[in-house]
Amino acid sequence: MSTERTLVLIKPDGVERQLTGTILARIEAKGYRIVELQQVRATRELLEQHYEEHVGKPFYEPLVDFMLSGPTVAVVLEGHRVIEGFRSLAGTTDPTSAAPGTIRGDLGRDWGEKVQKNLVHGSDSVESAEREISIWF
Ligand code: DAT
Ligand code: MG
Repeated sequence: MSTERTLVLIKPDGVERQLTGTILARIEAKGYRIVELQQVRATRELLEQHYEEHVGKPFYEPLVDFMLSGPTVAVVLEGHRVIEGFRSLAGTTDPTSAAPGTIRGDLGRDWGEKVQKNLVHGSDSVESAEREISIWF
Protein backbone atom coordinates (compact mmCIF):
# COMPACT_ATOMS: atom_id res chain seq x y z
CA MET A 1 0.00 0.00 0.00
CA SER A 2 2.04 2.94 -1.19
CA THR A 3 -0.65 5.27 -2.45
CA GLU A 4 -0.02 8.45 -0.50
CA ARG A 5 -1.21 12.03 -0.23
CA THR A 6 1.04 15.04 0.07
CA LEU A 7 0.57 18.77 0.53
CA VAL A 8 2.08 20.95 -2.17
CA LEU A 9 2.18 24.73 -1.96
CA ILE A 10 2.87 26.99 -4.90
CA LYS A 11 4.40 29.83 -2.92
CA PRO A 12 3.77 33.54 -3.56
CA ASP A 13 6.75 33.82 -5.93
CA GLY A 14 5.27 31.08 -8.12
CA VAL A 15 1.82 32.67 -8.18
CA GLU A 16 3.26 36.16 -8.79
CA ARG A 17 5.39 34.88 -11.67
CA GLN A 18 2.36 33.11 -13.19
CA LEU A 19 4.00 29.70 -12.95
CA THR A 20 0.99 27.95 -11.38
CA GLY A 21 -0.02 26.29 -14.63
CA THR A 22 3.54 25.31 -15.53
CA ILE A 23 4.09 23.71 -12.12
CA LEU A 24 0.73 21.90 -12.14
CA ALA A 25 1.46 20.65 -15.66
CA ARG A 26 4.70 19.04 -14.47
CA ILE A 27 2.82 17.40 -11.59
CA GLU A 28 0.06 16.09 -13.83
CA ALA A 29 2.51 14.92 -16.49
CA LYS A 30 4.17 12.79 -13.82
CA GLY A 31 0.80 11.14 -13.21
CA TYR A 32 -0.11 12.52 -9.79
CA ARG A 33 -3.76 13.28 -9.17
CA ILE A 34 -4.89 16.66 -7.89
CA VAL A 35 -7.50 15.93 -5.24
CA GLU A 36 -7.80 19.40 -3.65
CA LEU A 37 -6.76 22.82 -4.92
CA GLN A 38 -7.37 26.34 -3.68
CA GLN A 39 -5.72 29.73 -3.83
CA VAL A 40 -5.46 31.24 -0.36
CA ARG A 41 -3.98 34.16 1.53
CA ALA A 42 -2.10 32.57 4.39
CA THR A 43 -2.25 34.12 7.85
CA ARG A 44 0.60 34.42 10.34
CA GLU A 45 -1.19 31.90 12.58
CA LEU A 46 -1.54 29.34 9.78
CA LEU A 47 2.12 29.74 8.81
CA GLU A 48 3.26 29.34 12.39
CA GLN A 49 1.55 25.93 12.43
CA HIS A 50 2.78 24.98 8.97
CA TYR A 51 6.41 25.91 9.70
CA GLU A 52 6.43 24.90 13.38
CA GLU A 53 9.71 22.99 12.94
CA HIS A 54 11.42 26.24 11.84
CA VAL A 55 10.09 28.63 14.51
CA GLY A 56 13.07 30.47 16.03
CA LYS A 57 15.50 29.79 13.18
CA PRO A 58 17.17 32.86 11.62
CA PHE A 59 15.26 32.50 8.37
CA TYR A 60 11.86 31.98 10.03
CA GLU A 61 10.61 35.59 10.22
CA PRO A 62 11.69 36.53 6.67
CA LEU A 63 10.17 33.27 5.45
CA VAL A 64 6.82 34.08 7.06
CA ASP A 65 6.89 37.66 5.72
CA PHE A 66 7.55 36.28 2.24
CA MET A 67 4.71 33.78 2.57
CA LEU A 68 2.40 36.64 3.62
CA SER A 69 3.40 38.75 0.60
CA GLY A 70 0.82 37.29 -1.77
CA PRO A 71 -1.52 34.40 -2.40
CA THR A 72 -0.44 30.76 -2.24
CA VAL A 73 -1.96 27.88 -4.18
CA ALA A 74 -2.46 24.90 -1.87
CA VAL A 75 -2.80 21.48 -3.48
CA VAL A 76 -3.31 17.95 -2.23
CA LEU A 77 -1.80 15.32 -4.50
CA GLU A 78 -2.41 11.61 -4.49
CA GLY A 79 -0.25 8.95 -6.06
CA HIS A 80 2.19 6.12 -5.67
CA ARG A 81 4.98 7.30 -3.32
CA VAL A 82 3.97 10.89 -4.11
CA ILE A 83 5.66 12.34 -1.00
CA GLU A 84 9.13 11.35 -2.17
CA GLY A 85 8.17 11.73 -5.82
CA PHE A 86 7.06 15.33 -5.55
CA ARG A 87 10.16 16.31 -3.56
CA SER A 88 12.18 14.74 -6.33
CA LEU A 89 10.28 16.77 -8.95
CA ALA A 90 10.78 19.92 -6.84
CA GLY A 91 14.54 19.55 -6.38
CA THR A 92 16.64 20.54 -3.38
CA THR A 93 15.77 23.54 -1.20
CA ASP A 94 18.31 26.01 -2.62
CA PRO A 95 17.35 26.80 -6.23
CA THR A 96 20.93 27.67 -7.14
CA SER A 97 22.09 24.11 -6.49
CA ALA A 98 18.84 22.30 -7.37
CA ALA A 99 19.38 19.98 -10.34
CA PRO A 100 18.34 21.06 -13.82
CA GLY A 101 15.13 19.27 -14.76
CA THR A 102 13.56 20.00 -11.37
CA ILE A 103 11.02 22.74 -10.66
CA ARG A 104 13.42 24.66 -8.43
CA GLY A 105 16.43 23.95 -10.64
CA ASP A 106 14.75 25.10 -13.82
CA LEU A 107 12.52 27.89 -12.53
CA GLY A 108 13.50 28.84 -8.98
CA ARG A 109 15.38 32.00 -8.14
CA ASP A 110 17.61 32.73 -5.20
CA TRP A 111 17.90 36.49 -5.27
CA GLY A 112 20.48 36.56 -2.51
CA GLU A 113 17.86 37.74 -0.06
CA LYS A 114 17.28 36.13 3.31
CA VAL A 115 14.66 33.78 1.94
CA GLN A 116 15.12 31.62 -1.06
CA LYS A 117 12.28 32.06 -3.50
CA ASN A 118 12.08 28.40 -4.27
CA LEU A 119 8.52 28.30 -5.67
CA VAL A 120 7.11 25.23 -3.98
CA HIS A 121 6.67 23.33 -0.76
CA GLY A 122 6.18 19.58 -0.50
CA SER A 123 5.56 17.55 2.66
CA ASP A 124 8.53 15.46 3.76
CA SER A 125 6.86 12.43 5.44
CA VAL A 126 3.52 10.70 5.86
CA GLU A 127 3.13 12.34 9.28
CA SER A 128 3.94 15.86 7.97
CA ALA A 129 1.61 15.35 5.03
CA GLU A 130 -1.34 14.48 7.27
CA ARG A 131 -0.56 17.36 9.61
CA GLU A 132 -0.08 19.92 6.82
CA ILE A 133 -3.17 18.84 4.85
CA SER A 134 -5.28 19.36 7.97
CA ILE A 135 -3.82 22.86 8.38
CA TRP A 136 -4.55 24.03 4.82
CA PHE A 137 -7.81 22.13 4.14
P1 DAT B 1 12.13 22.38 2.01
O1 DAT B 1 11.16 23.47 1.55
O2 DAT B 1 13.06 21.97 0.92
O3 DAT B 1 11.44 21.22 2.71
P2 DAT B 1 12.93 23.30 4.65
O4 DAT B 1 11.70 22.60 5.18
O5 DAT B 1 14.23 22.98 5.30
O6 DAT B 1 13.07 23.08 3.09
O7 DAT B 1 12.72 24.89 4.79
C1 DAT B 1 11.49 25.49 4.56
C2 DAT B 1 11.70 26.75 3.74
O8 DAT B 1 12.48 27.69 4.48
C3 DAT B 1 12.49 26.53 2.46
O9 DAT B 1 11.68 26.12 1.39
C4 DAT B 1 13.14 27.87 2.24
C5 DAT B 1 13.40 28.36 3.64
N1 DAT B 1 14.75 28.03 4.07
C6 DAT B 1 15.21 26.84 4.52
N2 DAT B 1 16.50 26.89 4.84
C7 DAT B 1 16.89 28.17 4.61
C8 DAT B 1 18.10 28.89 4.76
N3 DAT B 1 19.21 28.30 5.21
N4 DAT B 1 18.12 30.21 4.40
C9 DAT B 1 17.01 30.81 3.95
N5 DAT B 1 15.82 30.19 3.80
C10 DAT B 1 15.76 28.90 4.13
MG1 MG C 1 10.36 21.22 4.49
